Amino acid sequence: AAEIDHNGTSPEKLLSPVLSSFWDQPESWTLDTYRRHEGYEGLRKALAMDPDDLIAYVKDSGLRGRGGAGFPTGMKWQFIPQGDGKPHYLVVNADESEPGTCKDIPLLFANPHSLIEGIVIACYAIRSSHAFIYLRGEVVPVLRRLHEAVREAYEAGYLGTDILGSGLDLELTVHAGAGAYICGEETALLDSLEGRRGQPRLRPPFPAVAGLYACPTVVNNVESIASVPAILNKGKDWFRSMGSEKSPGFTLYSLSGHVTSPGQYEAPLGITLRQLLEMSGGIRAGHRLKFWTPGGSSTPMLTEEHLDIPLDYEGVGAAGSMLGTKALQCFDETTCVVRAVTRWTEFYAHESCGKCTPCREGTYWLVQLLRDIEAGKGEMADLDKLNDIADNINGKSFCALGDGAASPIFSSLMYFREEYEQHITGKGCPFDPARSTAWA
Ligand code: L3W
Ligand code: SF4
Repeated sequence: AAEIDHNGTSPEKLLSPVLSSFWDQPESWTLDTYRRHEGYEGLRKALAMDPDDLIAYVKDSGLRGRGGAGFPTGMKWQFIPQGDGKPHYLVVNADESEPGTCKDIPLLFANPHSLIEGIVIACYAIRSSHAFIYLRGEVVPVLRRLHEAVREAYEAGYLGTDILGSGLDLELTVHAGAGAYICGEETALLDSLEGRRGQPRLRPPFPAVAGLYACPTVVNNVESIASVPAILNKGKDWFRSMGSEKSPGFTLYSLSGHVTSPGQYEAPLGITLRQLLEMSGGIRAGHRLKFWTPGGSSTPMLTEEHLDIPLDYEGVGAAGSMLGTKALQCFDETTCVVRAVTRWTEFYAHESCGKCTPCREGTYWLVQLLRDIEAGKGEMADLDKLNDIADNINGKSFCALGDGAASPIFSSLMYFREEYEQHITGKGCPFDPARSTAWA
């Protein structure tokens, strides 16, 4: 194990799960099991603190948002104006849908009480008496399990009135969305929660100022909030002892694609894909890595030469990508890049909410060009057109979905332009000629 030590992160720490520590135990999702693992102890500690001190504590821990952007969680809580006379809301974004991202849903399925405990702590800090969980609607078994956990928490006095005798009152509503990717964008999520069609709102004002029902609202990812109880329990210095200075702590990585053992892996921020592959059995036997994404398809793809970059906001950022949701999708040498990018782009075109022209029209045209190239009907000039259309989407769209759609186009053309050219000169897909007629 010694050879996988990296950046001062010892192998023992790499293998000491926190969020997933008892996921493999029978009935891991029940209140009884959670209590046997220090469940709701963090809440007791939090309720003994002054809410402002609690916010400062979470800020000092260095916890950064796990939904993609890495925004400091404590700072977001601090933005909520106090003494404004308005209701404050906490909304948990459980609309996990970024391609390759699979960590919030497993967390909710295996240990929903860690989220509920985190919600009560966060609401005490921001002085909120109503919280919402916006869950991706397709995952009905998770919805049922979440409802059951919420019922248990009410019954045990962790939700409702005068929680643990602290005077804190809190209602928790679980809302199931209807399966639109755009509702993972925080302001579209709020519109959807209010009963409207989910489309992004102009920011500013940020939700912290005018969010749900135009009131100050914190929107946090499931994993961010579920990480808070452990920080209270074990201390901010313990949290800071993992990861890197600017990206401290543990986190859940989703490993998928052409790997021996896909799944969720918990490890500190700042480890590398090489380490994760060594721990998990690597790329499938007899094959080698061709390209990968650090945070789902919305983050620019990387290659074998990036295997040793630290998976934190600084390391991945310096390599020209984004950490995003830590969805490590791995593709081996049998994968056609044009095919993969076409599939992703079809996803973005389908999920584009249609509010702004660059994304609505641009994603449609990207798909047409990519399908032509894959079918062997492309021209060399199409490659510049792809770049040009992506350039007109990137930074010119209303929300991050447009930027996400442009990113695989840019990165694939940067690293694999030759493969696009082979499709054009060879009039078909060099990997699988049968596919070349798919769109003909
Ligand atoms: C108050 C300010 N609040 C920023 C808040 C803002 C938000 C957070 C981050 O996209 C990324 C995106 C996807 N006053 C503030 C402020 N805030 N300035 O901070 O904001 P932002 O704009 O940096 O990011 P975002 O629009 O929330 C999130 C990327 O994540 N992503 C996909 C995510 C998919 C999932 C999923 O499936 N679960 O999360 C992948 O990379 O591209 O860059 O709360 O309000 N001055
Ligand atoms: Fe809608 Fe796409 Fe524009 Fe976002 S970028 S507002 S998803 S059309």
